[in-house]
Amino acid sequence: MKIEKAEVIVTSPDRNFVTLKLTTDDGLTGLGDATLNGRELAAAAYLKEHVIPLLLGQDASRIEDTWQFLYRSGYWRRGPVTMASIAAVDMALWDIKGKAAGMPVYQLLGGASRNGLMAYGHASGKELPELFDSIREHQSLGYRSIRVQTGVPGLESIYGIASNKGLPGNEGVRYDHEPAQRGALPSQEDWDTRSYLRHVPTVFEAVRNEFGPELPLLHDGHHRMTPLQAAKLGKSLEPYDLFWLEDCTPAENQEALRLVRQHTTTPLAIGEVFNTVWDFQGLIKEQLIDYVRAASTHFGGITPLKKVMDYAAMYQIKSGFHGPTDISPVGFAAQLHVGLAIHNYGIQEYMQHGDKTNAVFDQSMTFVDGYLHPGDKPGLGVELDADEAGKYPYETAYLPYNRLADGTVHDW
Ligand code: GCO
Ligand code: MG
Repeated sequence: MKIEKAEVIVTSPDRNFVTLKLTTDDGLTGLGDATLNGRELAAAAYLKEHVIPLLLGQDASRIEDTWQFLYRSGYWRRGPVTMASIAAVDMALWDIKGKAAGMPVYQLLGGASRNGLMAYGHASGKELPELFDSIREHQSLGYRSIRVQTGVPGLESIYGIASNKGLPGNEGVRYDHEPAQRGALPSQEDWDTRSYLRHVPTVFEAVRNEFGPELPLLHDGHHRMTPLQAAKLGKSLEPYDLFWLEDCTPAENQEALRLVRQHTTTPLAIGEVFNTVWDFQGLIKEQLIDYVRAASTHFGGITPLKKVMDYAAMYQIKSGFHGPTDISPVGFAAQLHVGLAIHNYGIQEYMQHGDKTNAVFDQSMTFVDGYLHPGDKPGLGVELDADEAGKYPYETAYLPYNRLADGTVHDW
């Protein structure tokens, strides 16, 4: 079973996606996701110019060997562009192996360890009434776990608040909480950590008073705090029993988590910007985190995601894979198969893709009563409609960024 053809498809239905499609000499096809939000064409070029020439004619059944070859032979290791490209190849090969075996990928990973995958959705609102409406709206969609983001007094626009306006060209569609702006330079948002630290505990107190103690609540700090500020926030949120506090500090400074841990029992989730198993090595060994936030797409694919979770299992650390809409339906399916198979599943982030995206990517995945399932079609269970994809050419899009009141650039 040799790789005969490899294509990179860049399409922009509701946002940009980079998909690799491999075809074998016996006619099987496999899809992989290499979408890198705001930097998509770098991953597409890496695949086209540097990876595809190495794949043609190779044995499609050798997943581990191909991964190691692409990782080690390039000499330059890690980094989001390299690892998203390797991820796409890895997913496509798992997709092909599943189709060749006539089984969904989760069966090849050991079979299902549960009936479904509990998902969390993103509720947000600038003020409490809008936030409460958004929580109720998510509950009515079936979500049983909710991420809570709100406005902060004194700040005009901040990360995590859904826009009711919708994206340019897509007005009226309630869309991402943090849309990459198409055809524009990055928009500027503002930030004030002290105000945020004062405000957030009051929001969680109000949410607990309104919705009771049972509902699992999550919050994303989006890498904005210093270690001491994160420790303070974790401590002040303890009465509200969070499921997790995510990305409380910038991920590069891993030692920061040691300080945070010494001060709070609020569970910590880290790693949506990590690219390799090695980025988690120390954090897992020292038990500085509770949830692995990696995404199959930015982490080298299914193969390393399964490895990091098996390592994490030794320390009772669970999964909480990154699942925003900038992971394509292919990458999302890939991590659903891993989540279903591993023993130490925690939760899955699930922001829903728009109608145009769902028309480009046919998916076997289901979401019923708050639980996701990758479906039972052989392989990953996702197919790409080339005609639909062709309707939506790439559009430049940037994520917003932050400045403090004095003009200093802050973490986004
Ligand atoms: C999340 C993330 C995302 C990122 C986005 C950047 O927790 O879902 O923080 O929303 O901001 O993936 O591309
Ligand atoms: Mg996040």
